[in-house]
Amino acid sequence: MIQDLRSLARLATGVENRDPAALAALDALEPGHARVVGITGPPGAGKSTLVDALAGVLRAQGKTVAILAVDPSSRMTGGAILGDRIRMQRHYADSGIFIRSMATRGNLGGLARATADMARLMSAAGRDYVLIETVGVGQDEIEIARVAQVTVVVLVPGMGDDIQAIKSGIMEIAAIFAINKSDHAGAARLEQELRAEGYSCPIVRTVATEGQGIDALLDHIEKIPCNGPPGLPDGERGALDHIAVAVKSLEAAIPFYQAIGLALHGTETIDAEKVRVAMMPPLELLEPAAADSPISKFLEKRGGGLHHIALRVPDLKAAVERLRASGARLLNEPRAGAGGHIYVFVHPASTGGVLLELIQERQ
Ligand SMILES: Nc1nc2c(ncn2[C@@H]2O[C@H](COP(=O)(O)OP(=O)(O)OP(=O)(O)O)[C@@H](O)[C@H]2O)c(=O)[nH]1
Ligand SMILES: [Mg+2]
Repeated sequence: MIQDLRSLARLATGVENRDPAALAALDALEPGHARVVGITGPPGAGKSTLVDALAGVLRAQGKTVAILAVDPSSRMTGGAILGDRIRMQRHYADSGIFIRSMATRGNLGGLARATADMARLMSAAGRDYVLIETVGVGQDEIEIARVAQVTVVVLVPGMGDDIQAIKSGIMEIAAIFAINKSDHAGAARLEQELRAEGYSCPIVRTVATEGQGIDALLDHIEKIPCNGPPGLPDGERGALDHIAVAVKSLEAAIPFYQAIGLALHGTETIDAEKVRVAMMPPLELLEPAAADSPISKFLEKRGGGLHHIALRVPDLKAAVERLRASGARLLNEPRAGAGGHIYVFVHPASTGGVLLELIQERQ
């Protein structure tokens, strides 16, 4: 565990810059126990003020906090992030709060991965809470918000009509809604509209500038997240995490699945596995990223098709121990993949003929 703030800051910079030595050091760390909370919502909704208020309450409870302010859009430059920093400067003297801004770097998948690694680092460093602020206006930012175990979507009164507009984006990953600026008129109406849309998540009214509703919000954050409205994919909570299909070309395959209504949540290249991935919950499309990729071999042998099924298990470590004891063939030691998930592959010989990926259920 890293206690010393200066070494933590140095390692964080290395992880953000994707420095191989820093990433290797991160991989060598024992995983931590942090609760990773995403705070997302439209520009100006009061996300930073809310994060600041949450951090204040957590510190008063003696808990340590890391705040990651991530800006995936080109909307903001360093100036706005600096504004957040200044607003949060009351925390600067407090070593129990570690603040980091992360701006656009490379593609979105890259930023999501860097954010996931940063959250993992903060957890390994013993932080109790990692609060990730992202501006969430559309589908694009979802990947970053998904790094969190619990996502709070911050809305403000008077934006009823906008619910439709942002519905296909961040709304579907909300575990909790915070109606911030509830000192303004229209909070009750917004709550009714959310219910009318079919959202069953907890809805908490907050006035972040006054610290109102923060305890209630924290209570919900500590509980289990709920599901989104009916009819939306429920890829987050079920035992099935995803079904992976090997394809020759992502570009050729994606439109078909979009045509049947699946949303593209992002693409990324996983260098370690030599594979390009398109996330289209509940599917994951896999394309070889190199001639010697395992997916190339799979395509040669079988011409594409079902590659593996991924299931979430509540206690991966215990499951692995039981599988080992029963003689099952595991293909790797449990390790962290994209988004910080811990996973292990089990050989088809042990599973009835299908390659099986087991993923630690988020806690
Ligand atoms: N009246 C009122 N104003 C609030 C409340 N919460 C935040 N504000 C104000 O709203 C403005 C925007 O707050 P921020 O916390 O910067 O909002 P943000 O969502 O982080 O903004 P971006 O990061 O730029 O997207 C600031 O002037 C805050 O003081 C609230 O509960 N009530
Ligand atoms: Mg902000």
